Amino acid sequence: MLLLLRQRQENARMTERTIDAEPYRWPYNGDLRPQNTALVIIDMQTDFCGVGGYVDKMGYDLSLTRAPIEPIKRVLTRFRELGFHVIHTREGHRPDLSDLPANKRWRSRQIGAGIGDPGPCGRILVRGEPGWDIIEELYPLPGEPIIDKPGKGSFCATDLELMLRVKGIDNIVLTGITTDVCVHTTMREGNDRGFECVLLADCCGATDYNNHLAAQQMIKMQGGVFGAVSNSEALLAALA
Ligand code: C5J
Repeated sequence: MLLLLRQRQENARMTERTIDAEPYRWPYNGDLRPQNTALVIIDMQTDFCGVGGYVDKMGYDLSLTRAPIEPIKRVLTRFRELGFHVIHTREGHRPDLSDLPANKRWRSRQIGAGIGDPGPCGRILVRGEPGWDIIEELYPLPGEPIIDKPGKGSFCATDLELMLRVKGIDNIVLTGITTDVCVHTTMREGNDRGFECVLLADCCGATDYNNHLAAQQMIKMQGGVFGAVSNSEALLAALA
């Protein structure tokens, strides 16, 4: 009997796959597989990390939002090789701006980067404009879903949740920009819906480095209040 129990424990241990993360090894149940795990790459658009885009127009340091490009590329390449789900998002509004709340537009105009207004990369954060699209380095392959969202969270006014449920996804690996805004909002939304989330710190960036760090700290409170924090190296090591 004891032998059988030991054998079962050993089998469970051998089939378990987790990655080194804080404040716990992720995912919580050790069930990390290509079939139930999605890499979500958030808003890697010219408007957020390219010259002449929204973030550049606001005067923020582009090196902070460009830092995750290479680490994301490494994770993306491996996830594609192993057949994991990959989903991309883009923040943006309809050309007639019918899905742009007046207060969002007003606030953006206060700092000289009015959403919907013309800029060096076309109308800022407007669907179909050059600045709104995903950067070439991380451009989706045919068949990889792109979620077009009008807000910060990827679940708000989109079909992301339906898509994840249909695909049988339990685990979400979060990457992209910005750590404290769209990535964090998406993580909170996903966590509230019962998805097991991890944020890869080096695959994210914010317009302020301290906000990037604070966003990670928030996740780690209360035993992992929104999930866990890890990095590309730990994930790739676990998948080696
Ligand atoms: C922002 C985003 N910061 N993708 N959007 O407005 O985080």
